[in-house]
Amino acid sequence: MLRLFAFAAVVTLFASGHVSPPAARDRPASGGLFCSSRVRGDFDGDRRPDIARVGSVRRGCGTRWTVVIRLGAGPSLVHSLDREVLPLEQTRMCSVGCTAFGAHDLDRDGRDELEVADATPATGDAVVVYRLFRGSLHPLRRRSGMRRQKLMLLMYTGSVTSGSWVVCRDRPEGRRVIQVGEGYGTRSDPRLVEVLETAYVVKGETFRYLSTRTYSRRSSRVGSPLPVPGRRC
Ligand SMILES: [Ca+2]
Ligand SMILES: [Ca+2]
Repeated sequence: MLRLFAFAAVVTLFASGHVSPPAARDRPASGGLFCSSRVRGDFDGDRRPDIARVGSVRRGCGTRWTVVIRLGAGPSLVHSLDREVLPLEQTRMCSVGCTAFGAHDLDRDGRDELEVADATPATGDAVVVYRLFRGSLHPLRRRSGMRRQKLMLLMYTGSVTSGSWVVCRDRPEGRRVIQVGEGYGTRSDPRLVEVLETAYVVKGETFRYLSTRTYSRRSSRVGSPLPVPGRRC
C-alpha cells in the first residue's frame, strides 16, 4: 500500500511590501529574513505580468504570515495566513522556510494560480495554492463531500522508494489536476511499480475531489518514477 502522502506539511508565508524586478529566487537577507522568494505570473488574467512575493521575517514561530501579489499595473493584494496556518505544523515550519513554487493556470480560466511551497529539506515540497478571487487573495481548500474543508496541499516528494508530483490533464469538460504518487518497488518484486492517482478539479476557491485510481506497472527503471499521462501544470 502506498504511503506517499503521509507526511504533514506546513506553509507559512510573509511578503515584504515592495517588489523588485522578476527573479527566480531572492537570497535570504540578514536581519532575520529567512524566507523570501518571488515568482512571475499573470494572476489577474489581463495578460500583463504580475509578481508574487512570499517570505517571512523570523521573529519566532508566532510571526504573522502573509503573502502578497503585486499586479503589473494595479494594487498589491495581501493575504494573512494566520488562520490557515493553525491546522498545520507551525513549529516545524519555523525550521524549513518557504518558497514561491510556481504560477500555473490550474483551471484554465486565463489566470495563474500562485503555488507556495514549504521547502522541506530532504523530503520535498508541500505546496499551497492561492488565487485571486473577487479582488482578494485566497488559499484554495480541498472539498470531498466533508462538511469541514481543509487547506489543499499538493505534494512534490522523492526518495529512493517513492515519489509524488502533480500533472494536469485537459478534458473537454475542463482541466484536471492529478496528484500522482508512485512506490518504486516492493521487497517481493522490486520492479513492480504501484501508482496512485487522485484527481481534482479547481472550482472557485476549492479543489473538488473527483476520483482515486490505483494500479501497478512493471518497470525496468529501479528507483525512479515512470511517466504518467498529462503534463506539468
Ligand atoms: Ca496581470
Ligand atoms: Ca486559473
